[in-house]
Amino acid sequence: MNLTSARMLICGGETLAGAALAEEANRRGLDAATLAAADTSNWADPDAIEAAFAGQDPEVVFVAAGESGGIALNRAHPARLLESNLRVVLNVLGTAARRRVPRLVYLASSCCYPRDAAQPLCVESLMTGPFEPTNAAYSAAKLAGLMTCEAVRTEHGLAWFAAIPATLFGPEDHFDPDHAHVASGLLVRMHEAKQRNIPAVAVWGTGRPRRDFLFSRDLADALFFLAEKYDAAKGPINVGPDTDLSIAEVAQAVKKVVGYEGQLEFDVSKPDGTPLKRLDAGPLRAMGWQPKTDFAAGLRETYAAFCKLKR
Ligand code: GFB
Repeated sequence: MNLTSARMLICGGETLAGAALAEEANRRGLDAATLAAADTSNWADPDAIEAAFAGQDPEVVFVAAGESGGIALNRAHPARLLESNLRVVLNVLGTAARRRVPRLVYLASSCCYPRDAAQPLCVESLMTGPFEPTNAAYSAAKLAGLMTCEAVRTEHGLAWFAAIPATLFGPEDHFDPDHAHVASGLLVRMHEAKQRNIPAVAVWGTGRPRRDFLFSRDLADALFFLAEKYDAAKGPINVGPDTDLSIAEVAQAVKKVVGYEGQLEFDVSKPDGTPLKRLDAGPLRAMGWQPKTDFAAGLRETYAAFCKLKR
């Protein structure tokens, strides 16, 4: 599909991924409209969603909508996260299916994989075991979205698929230390500790878990690449960097970028979550795509955006 002439709708313009998609579409001069949670009462207003679809009459829809966050948010608000993301599945994907939108890319999540799946995570492992308990509710909702793409493709022959991203970080983050994922969460807390001369910052858990990270601009580039070239009949596809870091390494990298000189202390009263999450990036590599931004460079750009926000 050639995106340069396609009418596009980005659902979830307020999310980290949605904002990165909107900025990339703007950079490319594409005909992209965005729809945010606030425009639709957090995806609970099907009429508002229908009106947005009717207004843009999209040929391509990117679904980056639905509340999401790190381990603390998932433990505190499993029901809220489940409801928000199920509404997206029913009301956003439902509207797109009724309108027979020919191309839809749904943003799933690496937590859709079973906690103990073989690593690196391959799509064949989906639904072969239980979720990580700290985010099981959210994972179930995201898996419902992934399965909706499979079902709509089977029933209606539409070229829909789910993209499964690694943990995201980037300048468009919300930087809420209690709700963010690890990179942004640590970045905010070390920045504040540096500003207030606090001698130590707690890193949650043991520091031993490992994660792969994807810079938000690279995600957007990958999603446009896939929307143009991917054969949806192959089903869901991972979007990851093919490298992983321990949380201890992430904390050291954040410490260096922020210039924080205090101590890092591991607070083992906080959960580790999944021991290891690294996506098999082979299928996307085989198509000729790879990320352009390494973790440290992405972190520097993210911190610069955060500092600008704080001024
Ligand atoms: O990124 P994160 O919050 O979520 O945590 P998950 C990753 C690891 O970093 C966990 C540790 O072991 C955390 O305990 N960690 C250390 C911290 N310090 C911090 C901190 O200051 N903030 C945060 N947030 N973590 C998420 C799911 O799991 O993965 C989401 O909760 C989503 O739903 C996402 O699926 C992809 O990586 O454990």
